[in-house]
Amino acid sequence: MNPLDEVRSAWASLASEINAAGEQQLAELRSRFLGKKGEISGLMRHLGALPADEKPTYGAAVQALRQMVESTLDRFQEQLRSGALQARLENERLDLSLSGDRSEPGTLHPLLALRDEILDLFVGMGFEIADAPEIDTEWFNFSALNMPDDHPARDMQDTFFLEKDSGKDSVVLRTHTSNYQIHAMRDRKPPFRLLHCGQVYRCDADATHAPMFCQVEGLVLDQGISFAHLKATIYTMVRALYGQGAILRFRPSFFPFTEPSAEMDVDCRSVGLDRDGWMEIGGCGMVNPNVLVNGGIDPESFQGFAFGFGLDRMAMLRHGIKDIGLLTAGDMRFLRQFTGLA
Ligand code: FA5
Repeated sequence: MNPLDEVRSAWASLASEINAAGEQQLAELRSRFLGKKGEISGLMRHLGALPADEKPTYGAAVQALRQMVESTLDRFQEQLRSGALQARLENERLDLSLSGDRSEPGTLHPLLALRDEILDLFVGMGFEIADAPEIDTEWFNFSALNMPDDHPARDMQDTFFLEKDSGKDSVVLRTHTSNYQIHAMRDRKPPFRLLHCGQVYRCDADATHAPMFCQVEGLVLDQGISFAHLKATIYTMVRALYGQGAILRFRPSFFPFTEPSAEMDVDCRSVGLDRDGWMEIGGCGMVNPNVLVNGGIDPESFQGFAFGFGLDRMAMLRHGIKDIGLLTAGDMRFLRQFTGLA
């Protein structure tokens, strides 16, 4: 074949194949035509055997072919990429403003469904449900809970201060629902079994920590209350929520407002998760006598226990959720999995 015909036929062959090529075929065409041992290098090798007067025309034709092949392959590659990106954008489109166009059935958020289940359980155990402020003073959030101003425990919970005024009682977004303990003691007379559930705030964020999360606080004051009552109460809740096989451990810990104190961890495999390890769900202990005094209660007459659980963590355990942020991201693709939970 005439060498120039070979150049034309190489171009025709590329033109016939490129239209149907995907990413993989484009890469193959690039290597077949432009690679070191590719067709264009092969065409160049004919140059030496050509008569001197044909060399310039032939060389220029192969060079032009190389440029056309390169620019055509680049153009198709770019089209493929932007097409793929477009398809991905279409596919993953999340337009919350259009939610009314879909027939989304109204349903409970997984956190609310779990909260209601926990409230029901505690009402069944004779607890009364009560409310408490999310914006509170440092005194209720820290000082009355046996944490002096310079106590390092205040650093344990990175606090959002709303009004910080040295020498005065600053206003904070509460860092835990334990502020409720003091409100409860001041508002009521023991004996009582109380439960409070609400939002708390800390400057904290990673896969298991959120800056805003929900805690469930329990407070029981009576005569003759012991750690055994506390354990029995918590076991009853954990097994009702996660099944009789759920393994819970009480790990000795420290809270200024309880003595002795413990943190509670659930064994992930025992509740059906496909991973080893423990997830911490809360803290608890016997109410410190100083706290009773700050609440206006005589520690000689009444004792009791308190506990505080992280509701978001409990929901993560229940549904195998790996990132706490998903619970509040408002992503319908995540939330749709829980439709009909209630
Ligand atoms: C407390 O907040 C204590 N008030 C609990 C308590 C109450 C102890 C009554 C004794 C008596 P802690 O900081 O460990 O403790 O938090 C309790 C639980 O809240 C944790 O076990 C965890 O489940 C959850 N939690 C803590 N920080 C976060 C966070 N940033 N995001 C989500 N959950 C959290």
